[in-house]
Amino acid sequence: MKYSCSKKVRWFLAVAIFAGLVGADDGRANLLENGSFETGDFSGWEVFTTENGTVGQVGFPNIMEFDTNGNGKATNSARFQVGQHKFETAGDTRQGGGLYTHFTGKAGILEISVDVACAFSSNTKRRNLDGGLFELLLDGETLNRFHIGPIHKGTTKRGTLRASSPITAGVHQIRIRITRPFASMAAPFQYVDNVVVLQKPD
Ligand SMILES: [Ca+2]
Ligand SMILES: [Ca+2]
Repeated sequence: MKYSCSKKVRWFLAVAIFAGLVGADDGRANLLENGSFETGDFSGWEVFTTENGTVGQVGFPNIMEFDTNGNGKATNSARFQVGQHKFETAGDTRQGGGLYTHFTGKAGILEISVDVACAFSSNTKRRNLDGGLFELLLDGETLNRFHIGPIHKGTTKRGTLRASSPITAGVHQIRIRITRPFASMAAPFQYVDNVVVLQKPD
């Protein structure tokens, strides 16, 4: 799985954010509105939870400044603290939630990228056994995933979910699902930023 940014991509991303554009370096526009949460809220997005999942305690999810893509600059990012709503050791233990949105595309190929990160701080625990599984879904189909796995306190792990996929003309759904097989209380934070959906040029 490819989840690291090349230097060139990071540089272009930094310039795009600086310019307030957040699209492609070649001028293509992001098909999503508020894909980088720079409105400071969840405008354009819907939050969801899985069957026995939570996206965090009271006040979650929220928008926080965080350097999700690791370029040294913190920007508004969506923050979650996912896990099981009610602790279960049997069945589908991986629970949580995330966010989704719809966009209109034309027939062709989509190029999608999403920056994700996980940070863990704790006064009592040395590490957490699972920072979360991030999944990128297009119309309900998982195109890519990035598993944080165990994370030590005081550390941050980052990744970029990338995918390309053919689409038909019309309305489609992008979803980012984050799950953990444990309770959400005192869990690591998960961050999402720079959800970019581009139409590949003909
Ligand atoms: Ca942002
Ligand atoms: Ca950043």
